[in-house]
Amino acid sequence: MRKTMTLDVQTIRKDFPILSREVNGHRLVYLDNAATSQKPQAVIDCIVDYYSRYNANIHRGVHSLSQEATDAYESARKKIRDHFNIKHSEEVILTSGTTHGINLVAHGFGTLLSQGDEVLVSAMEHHSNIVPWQMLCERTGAQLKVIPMNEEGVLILSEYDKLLSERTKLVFVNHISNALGTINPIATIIEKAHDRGAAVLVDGAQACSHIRPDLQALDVDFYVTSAHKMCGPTGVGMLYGKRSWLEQLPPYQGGGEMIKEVSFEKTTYADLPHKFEAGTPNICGGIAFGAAIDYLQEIGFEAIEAYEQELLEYATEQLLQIEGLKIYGTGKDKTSVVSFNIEGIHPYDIGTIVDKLGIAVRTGHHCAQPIMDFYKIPGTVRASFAFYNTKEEVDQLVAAVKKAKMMLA
Ligand code: 7TS
Repeated sequence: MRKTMTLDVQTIRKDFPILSREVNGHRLVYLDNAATSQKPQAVIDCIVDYYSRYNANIHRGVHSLSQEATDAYESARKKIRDHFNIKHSEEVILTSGTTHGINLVAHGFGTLLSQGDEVLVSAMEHHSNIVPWQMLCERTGAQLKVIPMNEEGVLILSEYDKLLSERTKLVFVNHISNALGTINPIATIIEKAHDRGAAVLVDGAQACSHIRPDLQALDVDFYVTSAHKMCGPTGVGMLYGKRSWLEQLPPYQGGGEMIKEVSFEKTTYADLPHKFEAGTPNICGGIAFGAAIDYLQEIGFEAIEAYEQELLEYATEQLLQIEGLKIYGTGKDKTSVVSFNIEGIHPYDIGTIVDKLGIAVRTGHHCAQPIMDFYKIPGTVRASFAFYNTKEEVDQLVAAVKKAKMMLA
């Protein structure tokens, strides 16, 4: 019913119990969706149902409860596979989130890189797509090079072309920047890397709540994301890897469930995906990740994209009417994130005042310090919108920012 291009936002809002609470005496205006999304009742119910009815460890018991939990967990894996148009279920590794997925791949490449190899990172990454690779370079002697961006917060592809060479082994770039909202041209980035024989990891943490990537069409080697940004719970995420890559990479963690045979002399590893899933996973989280995907699919990504673009345009237009306000991230391909500062005012002070009015935004460097260094600023105020936000909430934000400016200027 909801699969039309227009969203019935008022009905959708009723699915999210938290949206009707008050904060500091005001109805909550939640504009920190890039940090984490809110959870619909369907996902909350799924979690309660799991712990109330069939909580058991998976892949190990013959008893019925364990079988039920295993079936639900594996059917969530299939749901994730189909959602992202992944070819094989065993290419879906369930992780604790984006950070875990990146570290797993970076660890694995420790055996594949050596001195003289190069890896490329974009200038607009979250720290979790920088630090694991720096650690990898320290271990292997490979060199990290940076694809620069311009003032608009858009990657300079001609510079990328110059950086790519036969020494390039791996490129890692986010699909969408968390601090700027820029949508990167990942299809082009992947194609160019492949032309040079380099593999690509795309950090989709900020993308999958806004768009539905087709991973086979993209031909990406690795893609990572977190369920909690997609209306799912925290502590669970996906690493997609092409089977040929996942077979080459060594396991990340050793432990139960990732083995075939163990003796003190020799251990052999389980087949994919279990080779990368040591220990008891976040069973409930995995199942609820599936419920979140069901929920988002029911609303429909076409409608989500169209509506969020409307919110982005409206928020950009309204905020820019405030004198002295500057937006960071002004490229034409953007998602519903508006990062801004007001001349002479610290972002933290704006965040504190708007919070008093019930409005949640994030302030600071957003775990993307190199971006802040590029603009020579300490941080920004970031309002990030989801499909359950409204134009009225944009108006409330604008009024609150005006008030903060008056108080602080
Ligand atoms: N990559 C990007 C692009 C992100 O935005 C984030 C989290 C991560 C990786 C890490 O994800 P995690 O689920 O493993 O923590 N970004 C943010 C943010 O923008 N505000 O809070 C968390």
